[in-house]
Amino acid sequence: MLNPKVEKLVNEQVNKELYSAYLYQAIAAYFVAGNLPGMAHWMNAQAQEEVIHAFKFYSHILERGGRVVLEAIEKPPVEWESPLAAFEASLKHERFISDSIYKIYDAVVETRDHATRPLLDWFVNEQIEEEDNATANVEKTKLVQGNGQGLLMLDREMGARVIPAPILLGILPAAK
Ligand code: OFO
Repeated sequence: MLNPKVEKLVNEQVNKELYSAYLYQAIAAYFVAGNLPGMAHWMNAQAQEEVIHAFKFYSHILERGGRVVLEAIEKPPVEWESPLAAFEASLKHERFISDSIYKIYDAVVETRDHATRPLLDWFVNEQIEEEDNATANVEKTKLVQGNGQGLLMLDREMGARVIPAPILLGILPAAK
């Protein structure tokens, strides 16, 4: 049985992960409008990963006999000052997500909900990669600030990101 305090936090995390997807989809649309299709592609791939993250938490609630409560997803921004500002927003958001996962971890330890630990361990590791990727995007974009050709090359590089396979069906619990 999922501890009620943990259940509430995990439900909130489902919403935060779906907001991550929304935010990255919004940034992708901003890049499309700015003729940066590679960066848009990178963000689209990231948005899909975020939906998978949301479903991992969602499935955990169901598998542990909890109740999924879906709340409204906040509206993300439409515009950013520059590609750098958009990547900085994504890094800031990833740090917020890491902190949120640490808070769930604290609650799991406090309530001795050991069955939730493996899922959170996965997310703690995942956030190392998420922050690393977001930091790399910021740093690379800083390097090409004011250099149109450099920006186009970076755009091409980011367009090569492989989109994750559609594995949602493997994550969702089978109907009983
Ligand atoms: Fe779900 O890792 Fe990014 O937000």
